[in-house]
Amino acid sequence: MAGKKTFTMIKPDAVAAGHTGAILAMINKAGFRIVAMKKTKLSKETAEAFYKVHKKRPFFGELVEFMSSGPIVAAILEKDNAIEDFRTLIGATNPKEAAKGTIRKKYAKSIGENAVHGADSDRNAKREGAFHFAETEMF
Ligand code: FUP
Repeated sequence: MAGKKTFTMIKPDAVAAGHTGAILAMINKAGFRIVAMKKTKLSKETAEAFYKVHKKRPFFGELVEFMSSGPIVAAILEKDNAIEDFRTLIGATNPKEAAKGTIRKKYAKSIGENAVHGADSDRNAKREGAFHFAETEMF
């Protein structure tokens, strides 16, 4: 059975543009409960570690530069079928392909600067949540 938790980051482009509140409202409205949340900033080193699965991809350098370029909001979210439902809410990686009404359709600028991250599996959600939060910060 699919798990109840996912992990997200509101990325530097969306935080800098002042979209944090609007994106959190969409997340709430879609029925997700906030288990943990913080405004933080990735260093180049922590961004490299977070995205290590993409190390061999041609966009890795740009991705690390961008994700460490400014503050982010990291959160663990809870809902039935969390991974799939959150990926539906954020829309396709490329905002040009994202469905109407999705977060990326509304707020993403490009495939690289795409406003939000959503974990793609229960295993990754767990790893990514633990990357940013201690057990004592999850409620
Ligand atoms: P997603 O799971 O939708 O965030 O997409 P991926 O895991 O495929 O990619 C992770 C991040 O790498 C994206 F959010 C943005 C970046 N990326 C690029 O910059 N260029 C690409 O062609 C694909 C992904």
